[in-house]
Amino acid sequence: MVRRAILSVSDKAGLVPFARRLAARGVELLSTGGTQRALADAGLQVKPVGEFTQAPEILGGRVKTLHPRIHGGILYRRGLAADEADVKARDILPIDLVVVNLYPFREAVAAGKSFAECVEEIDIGGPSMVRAAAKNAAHVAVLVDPADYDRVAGEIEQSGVVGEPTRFYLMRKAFAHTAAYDAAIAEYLSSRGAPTDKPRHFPDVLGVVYEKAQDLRYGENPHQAGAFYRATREPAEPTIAYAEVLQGKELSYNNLLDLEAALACVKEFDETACAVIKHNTPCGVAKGDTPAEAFARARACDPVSAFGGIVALNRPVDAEAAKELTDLFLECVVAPSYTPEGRALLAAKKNLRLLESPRLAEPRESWKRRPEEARELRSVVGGLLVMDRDLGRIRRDECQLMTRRAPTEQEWRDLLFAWKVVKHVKSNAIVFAQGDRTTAIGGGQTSRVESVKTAVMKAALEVRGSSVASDAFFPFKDGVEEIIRAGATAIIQPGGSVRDPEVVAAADAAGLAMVSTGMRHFRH
Ligand code: 93A
Repeated sequence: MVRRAILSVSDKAGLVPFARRLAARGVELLSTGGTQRALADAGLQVKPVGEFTQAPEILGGRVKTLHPRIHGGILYRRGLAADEADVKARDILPIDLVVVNLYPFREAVAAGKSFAECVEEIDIGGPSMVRAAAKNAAHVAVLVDPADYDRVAGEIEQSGVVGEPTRFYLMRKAFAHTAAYDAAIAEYLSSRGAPTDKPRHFPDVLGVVYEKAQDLRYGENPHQAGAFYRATREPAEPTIAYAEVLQGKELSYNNLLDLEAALACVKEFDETACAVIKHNTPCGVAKGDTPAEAFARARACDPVSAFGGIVALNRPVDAEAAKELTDLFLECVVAPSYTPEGRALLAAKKNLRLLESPRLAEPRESWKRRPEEARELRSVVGGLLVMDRDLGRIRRDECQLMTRRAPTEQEWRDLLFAWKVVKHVKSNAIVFAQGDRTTAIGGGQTSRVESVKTAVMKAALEVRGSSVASDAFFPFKDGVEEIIRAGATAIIQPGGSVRDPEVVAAADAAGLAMVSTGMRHFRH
């Protein structure tokens, strides 16, 4: 006779009609929290497990059915004198039917829940009851699958018992069920490290899947841990993330940032060009007939800062260029490729990090960016900032003349060159240029006039006759006055200040040519 059933199910499908059929046959129903509520709500008489065991659920539900009155009631061998004596002595009542399905562990994993949350979904009491009942299948029936409810209810309605063939069928099913459940847990655990391991994958950040390329020695400073994660899909443009490291010391966090800045700057040019970067901002950019010449001209803009710099070239590094490069202490060099002689010369500088990004040699038009590669991510505590990358470019015919005098042809060349570079300098950014090279760079200052002064103060080359780019408009005429004092002759800037008339008047008074782009290039 099935006298008493315990029902404890996560999947409550088919529960109520099944329990109703049991209750109609006089089967006493015991149940755990949620299951009990579902049955009581349906108007069924059901006893909470805690009342039955005289022990409340504890540990936030971790211990609800793990009790001798439950496990004794399931496991005792009916008719065996010793067992019967035990249950009698301890007032343990028989439980003849166990209806359990387990915490949805697999679903928790599939939903991408945290390690701790997944662990909480490991069912302990449920499998214990299932295995106890299955072990005692000679006397007890165990249901783990709502698909079997009807068969079991039918048998109980017919005879008051669950027949032996069904009990053994259910026993096999029960152990298969708990085995599969434990296998899913083991599989999950083997697919990941210890919970304290840093995550290997950021599964998806705004549609891009990243994986750890390497742990870095440290972050920006030695007390900051750092790691480099790379998109699992290589972008279609030259990228530091996928550049090949040919030699040198391990790349650092700051190297990667500077290399990115160097590459971004040199990517502006179709002609042979070189960018020298320090602290994530250019300290010299130049075109040249050869890569050697481009580097030498870029370096000369600020030779003091170039020491320990990061260099990007957009042409293969030959012996001549390698000689120039080895003449100075540099941290990193990135180029599309190296000739064997160039490589051999650079190999002498063991610590120099040499990177190769073959895509740099491909024409710009072939860098077909996917939408996710045209944006930039930065973080704030507890959040992500997302914006389009600054890929803005301006043609000469898109500029507006602001002053009485228009730039000469030479000034136009210098202005457009300076405008390409100013985008890469930290704002407030000021770039002096003449003859396809920067002649002075000022940036990262808290006021524009200071950036002009810094540029002029640091200038190693002649700035008289240069043309100047400003990343944003001049809020006052003081910046322009400093530019005039330095002897520059033309300015390119976004325009749009309320004081533009004063700024233009100052330029006109000195005979400067000034054009506006209508586009700003802040870089914070
Ligand atoms: O946390 S448990 O491992 N500890 C237990 O003692 C226990 N007893 C039953 N999980 C336990 N259960 C599980 O609770 C069952 O396997 C079932 O999946 C679930 C039903 O809980 P509720 O009735 O509160 O919805």
